Amino acid sequence: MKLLVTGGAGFIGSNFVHYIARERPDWQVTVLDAITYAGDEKNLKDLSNDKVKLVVGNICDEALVDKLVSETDAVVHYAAESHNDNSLNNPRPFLDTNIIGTYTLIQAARKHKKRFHHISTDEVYGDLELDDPNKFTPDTPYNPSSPYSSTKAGSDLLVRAWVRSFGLQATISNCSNNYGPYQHVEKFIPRQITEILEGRQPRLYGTGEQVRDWIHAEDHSSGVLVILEKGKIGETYLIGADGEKNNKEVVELILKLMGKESTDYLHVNDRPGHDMRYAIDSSKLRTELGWKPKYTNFEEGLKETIAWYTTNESWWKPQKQATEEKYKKVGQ
Ligand code: NAD
Ligand code: TDX
Repeated sequence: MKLLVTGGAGFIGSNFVHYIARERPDWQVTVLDAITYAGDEKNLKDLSNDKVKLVVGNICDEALVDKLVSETDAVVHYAAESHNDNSLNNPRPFLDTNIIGTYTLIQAARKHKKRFHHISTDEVYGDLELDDPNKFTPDTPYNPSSPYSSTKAGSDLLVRAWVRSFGLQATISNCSNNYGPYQHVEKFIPRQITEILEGRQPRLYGTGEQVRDWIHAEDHSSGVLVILEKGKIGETYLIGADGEKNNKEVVELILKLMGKESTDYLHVNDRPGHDMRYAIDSSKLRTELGWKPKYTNFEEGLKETIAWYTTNESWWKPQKQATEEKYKKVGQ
């Protein structure tokens, strides 16, 4: 099996490439990644050059995409601009990569009749009230809030249209908030861990009552592999591990696990349009394809993640200062 993994040098894509190298050692993987601020070749270190090849390039580059798609059996599409706060400050790259990039890939997959799996997010469904008894399901109507989530929603709709109109052999997965090693320090959990490691206080947007449904990146990877191998063409699967926590609880737990007072954090400016709550009902993936998550103890997963950032300062340090300067400009 030959796989083309876009965005395979980013946080979740590189986790998937490592997962495939372990679980399907005879597969060949080509990673197509533009190595933006969020990508890092080092995320693929320790992988055999015979099995995993990195092509540095843009998913909007039609000629390159056409060639790489023609040479593969299947495409798993992770590449995206992925951070909500960046999308509020500068939306344009989100349109280019998330919409035009996805369009470029599905045109090539259509032309060469290749299996396509599209990685998306639960944010396409908008947000839930804190006391809503329902969770997101594959039938929840799309209602995205931010430039990031609206471009991801747009990319999902393109994939659905290509399935229906052109017979594209595609599946889609919408996953909840990922955590684990190699996540960029702009994101919530690594930002707070590295702020504490640098001797500063964690920053909570607004009241901190917003709820995210946390899943370890490796459980996301195992879900994607199951869908790639057993998923039904044209279907959408939601990936989630029943990990709902509010942001305040998460910050307090990080502080506790790092030996600090659990009240030792700051409230900073809220995110404009901040989604209140995400929650995934993953029963379709569990019952139809037999998937289940491995990391069911959030505190244990968080402990391991803290340990990883503590011992891998050389990985995150180069990105830290520029990231904090961006946050400082908007009072966060
Ligand atoms: P990330 O920002 O860490 O990585 C994105 C990768 O894509 C980087 O390696 C970057 O260099 C690459 N990339 C960006 N633009 C590109 C382009 N034009 N051409 C080629 N490569 C490009 O993101 P992530 O958190 O790993 O997210 C990966 C995917 O998973 C995204 O599609 C995201 O929407 C989705 N997702 C993320 C989460 C989450 O919690 N982070 C949850 C659900 C879904
Ligand atoms: O410093 C912070 N303080 C804070 O309170 C940061 C960076 C975030 N937050 C809040 C905002 C959110 O309520 O924490 C929550 C999580 O924030 P992010 O890590 O930015 O994630 P989120 O906006 O929920 O989106 C993530 O999950 C869905 C990913 O970044 C997306 O790529 C994915 O689609």
